[in-house]
Amino acid sequence: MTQYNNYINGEWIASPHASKNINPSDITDIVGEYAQADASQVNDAVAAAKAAQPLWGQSTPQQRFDILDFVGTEILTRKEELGRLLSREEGKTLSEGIGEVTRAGNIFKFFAGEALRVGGEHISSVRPGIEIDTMREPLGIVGLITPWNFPMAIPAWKIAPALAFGNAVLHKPAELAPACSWALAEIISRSGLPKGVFNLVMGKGSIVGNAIVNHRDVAGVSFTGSVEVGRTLAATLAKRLARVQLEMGGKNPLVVLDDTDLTVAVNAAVNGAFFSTGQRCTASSRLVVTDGIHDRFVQAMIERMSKLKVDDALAPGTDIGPVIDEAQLEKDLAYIDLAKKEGGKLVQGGERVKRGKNGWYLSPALFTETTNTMRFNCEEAFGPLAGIIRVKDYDEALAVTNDTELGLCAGVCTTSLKHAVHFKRNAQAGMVMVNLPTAGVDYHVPFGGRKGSSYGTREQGAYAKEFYTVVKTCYVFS
Ligand code: UN1
Repeated sequence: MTQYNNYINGEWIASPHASKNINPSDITDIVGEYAQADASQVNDAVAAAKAAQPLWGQSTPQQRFDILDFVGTEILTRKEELGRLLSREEGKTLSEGIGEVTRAGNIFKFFAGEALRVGGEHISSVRPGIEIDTMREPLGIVGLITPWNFPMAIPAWKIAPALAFGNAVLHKPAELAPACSWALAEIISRSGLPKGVFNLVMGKGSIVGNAIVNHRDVAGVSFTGSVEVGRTLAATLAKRLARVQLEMGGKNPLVVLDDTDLTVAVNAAVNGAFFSTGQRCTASSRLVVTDGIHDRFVQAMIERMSKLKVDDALAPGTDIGPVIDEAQLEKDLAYIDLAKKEGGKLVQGGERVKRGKNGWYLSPALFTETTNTMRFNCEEAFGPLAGIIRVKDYDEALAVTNDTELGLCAGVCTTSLKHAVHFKRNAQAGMVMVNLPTAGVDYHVPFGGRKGSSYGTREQGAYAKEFYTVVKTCYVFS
């Protein structure tokens, strides 16, 4: 079986241990064995980053552009092959996998351009003879810790801006899906980036993640993952006053109003709740539906869901791939049981299903008769599960939308301009969607949430520089 190593100081380095990366569509298929770094290898990577960062921080915008553009071009050229790898290790369908790889390629291209657009301001002083300039400098060494559910796009949207703004990187991908990050590192290793600027350290959060977060030379950590881990990480980093950026959970509402176009609403709900097997922090897991359309909406959802094909991520025609692993499948099933105990009515799916291959298959589950206070509607399951919350009118729908500890994305399906605009203004979320699923975002605009969903500055788009740079204000008297 092929062994994949860490990338430290421009070299491929084995670790004392390795872990098997298993295809969730067919658990007899092992994608490869991936090195599991220990704390001393993290220290080596930090030392390499520390030696390399000052020179990289002084590289020209053109050098950074060329390197990021090279990476973006290669990702896009190989999107079918890399998309297949992604779907094989993570379980989203091949079209979703290729779509995600395309997004990653475009992100590198976007940040290649951003490297050319790093500027500052010239501001007149309040005192005579003095000129003031602000400029942006790299933050330094950054730790980038990414989840398994977007194994290519999330590493891309952290690594690309980190490099574009002159930082050195330690990247730790999720233990469950390191193959895409390894492929990305392999491309970066041929991009002309000086050794030590980018380091891949794979392995466990408790070892590698911990060592990164606690290393005094790491100036900032950008993390996407669970709320619990995020909270601990923020506390640790705050103690040594390091910068932190967290993208965590969601319990995203999709409001369906009486006046909606039913086809639009069903498309948005099915995509938002169940595509990518519901394993997105942006998933539409709370479907908030007004009285007048409730029964028709439920009926249309059941009809549409009964036609969804749950199967091997790589098989043609699959709509929903498997759940990532056994533990996640058990968690999903436990939430299904919980919803039943809390009084929800399972109207479609929610069963473990057998396919030709031995994988972690679950049919998407839809519950009716749920309320917003049920644990099922408060906690993120991270699976293909959704609960319908029946409300009497728009005002109640908005109240339910905002009655949550999370606030990543909120959506509304309506043909009313008045409601759409009111919702856009009053939904307490980092992102608002009208007549669209809550999941599925553009690559060139800010991404992030409010309340318990996100912490720190926004990721992506022109806002990404807020995390990856520090501002210097210079006064000159002449
Ligand atoms: C999307 O919905 O297009 O982990 C992106 C997640 C998010 C990314 C969602 N950070 O699911």
